[in-house]
Amino acid sequence: MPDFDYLVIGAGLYGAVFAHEATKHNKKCLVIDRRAHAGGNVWCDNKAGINVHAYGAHIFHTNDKHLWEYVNSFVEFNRYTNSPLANYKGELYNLPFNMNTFYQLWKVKTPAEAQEKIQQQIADLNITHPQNLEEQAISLVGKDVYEKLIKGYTEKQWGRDARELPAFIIKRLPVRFTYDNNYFNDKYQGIPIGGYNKLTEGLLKGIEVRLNTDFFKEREALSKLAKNIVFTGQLDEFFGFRFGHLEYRSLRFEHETHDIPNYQGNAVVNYTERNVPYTRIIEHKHFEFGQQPQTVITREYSTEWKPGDEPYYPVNDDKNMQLLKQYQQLAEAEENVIFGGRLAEYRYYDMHQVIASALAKTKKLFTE
Ligand code: GDU
Repeated sequence: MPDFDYLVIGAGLYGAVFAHEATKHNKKCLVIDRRAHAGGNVWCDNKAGINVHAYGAHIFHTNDKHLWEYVNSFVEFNRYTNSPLANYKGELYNLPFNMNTFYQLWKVKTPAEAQEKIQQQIADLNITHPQNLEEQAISLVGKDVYEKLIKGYTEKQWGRDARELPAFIIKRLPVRFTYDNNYFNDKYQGIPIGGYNKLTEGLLKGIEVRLNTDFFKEREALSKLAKNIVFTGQLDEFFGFRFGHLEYRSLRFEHETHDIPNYQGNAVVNYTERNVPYTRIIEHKHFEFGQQPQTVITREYSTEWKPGDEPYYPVNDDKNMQLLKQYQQLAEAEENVIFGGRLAEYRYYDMHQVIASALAKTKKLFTE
């Protein structure tokens, strides 16, 4: 008889929430991860007393009260509100696109003036059903915002022409005709006090976790340990890439410690022009209102992914979505394997969505 009910592959949010809920329902779980730490991409490194978001900025936000209470039951969250700035050729603009941005661009002061300006810029384009990111962006905010704050940033981030990208990517961002720089529309938002590692520790408390353990290096032996598998890694890797590789965008981070308390006055500054090679600079201490004497900044570069690189953003274009369907058919035929999370579902997931997905799955399995 296998020792465990579930072998959970990957100690990121999906795996950790799954294991936590399963354990609550008296299932025995073994969580493995090939990295030297748990937490997946929410893991924070500590430098100069500052929690450094080692795999890119993570700002928690949700509209779901129960989900907010759920994460706060492991660690209290602070009241950080994400209000990134955009730097375009040395000029600063507020994000997301709102009355502050429109004032900075056009000196318009009322919503009617801003709307009129946008209408003038899109009138002759006749976009009724936006087919791609460029059309979607222009129809929402006009040409000026698109040229200065979207086009360069987007093409750097995705390494593809904005006309080849799906429209939904830009719909993640609010467009507002109020003076409100809050990047999210959600009711609840914040950062765990003391960092994300506290959330991971809370979720995995009392559960056996084996780090530096690569499922694919000991597949047979590990699979025998449990009755069921929860796989949160790359879906195509599970099936030996037999139809080819699903594509991702990867990221490269350059971390720097500075002997000053405050480098840029804000946690996130996006560099929206094409010529600046990085997409943004993160100053981590501001996520937790840190008062340390030093500061740590991270330049984030978006890179083309190749096999072996760290996969970050799924590229949900037509070609990859077709390939995904083929792999999903194989996944459906697998007995005793649950596929979940950003990599196994190949979805541009935010943290709250991954947690919701793991909670829905465990609810279905253990209470219905
Ligand atoms: N975008 C721009 N210009 C910008 C910012 C975004 O054009 O200055 C477009 C891009 O096409 C981008 C899309 O909007 O691909 C989505 O932008 P997001 O900020 O949502 O992209 P990320 O996923 O990289 O953002 C991550 C988290 C966000 C938030 C953000 C930090 O997913 O929730 O934490 O980092 O501000």
